[in-house]
Amino acid sequence: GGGVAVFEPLVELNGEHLNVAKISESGKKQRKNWTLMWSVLTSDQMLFYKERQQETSLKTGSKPDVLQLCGAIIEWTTEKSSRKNVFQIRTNTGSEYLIQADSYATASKWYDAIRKAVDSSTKL
Ligand code: I3S
Repeated sequence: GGGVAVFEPLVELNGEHLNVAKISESGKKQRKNWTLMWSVLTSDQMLFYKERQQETSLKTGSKPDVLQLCGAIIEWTTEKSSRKNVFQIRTNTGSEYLIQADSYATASKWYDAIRKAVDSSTKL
C-alpha cells in the first residue's frame, strides 16, 4: 500500500520502432531529420522514446517526446517524403510529424490505431 503515484499510460499499441521526423514545431518549419523512435500509442497521445522502453522501465526510463492527439489531423502523404508508407500527423498546436515504416502492414496498423485514438480523444 501507499506508493508514489506514477505515470502509467493506458497503452493502446505498444512498442515498435518507427521512423519519425518532426517537420514543424508551433507552426515553424524544422529541418527534416528522420530518427528511429520506440513508439507507443496511448488513448490520447503518441510517445516517442529514443530507446526501447522495457515494461518495467516505462515508469522510470527516459522522457519521451509527446504528441497530443486531441484535435490532431492524420493523413497519408506521398508529397513530403520520397519514402514509402509515410503518414503525417498535425497537432492542434501546429506541430507536424512524419511517420514511416518500410512494411506497409506496420505503417497501416499504426495509421488505423492512431486515427481511432484521434477520433475518440477529439470527441471527449
Ligand atoms: O524533404 P527533404 O529535404 O528532401 O528531406 C530529405 C532530407 O531530410 C535529407 O537530409 P539532408 O537535408 O541532410 O540532405 C534526408 O537524408 C532525406 O532522407 C530526406 O528525404 P526523404 O525523402 O527521405 O524524406
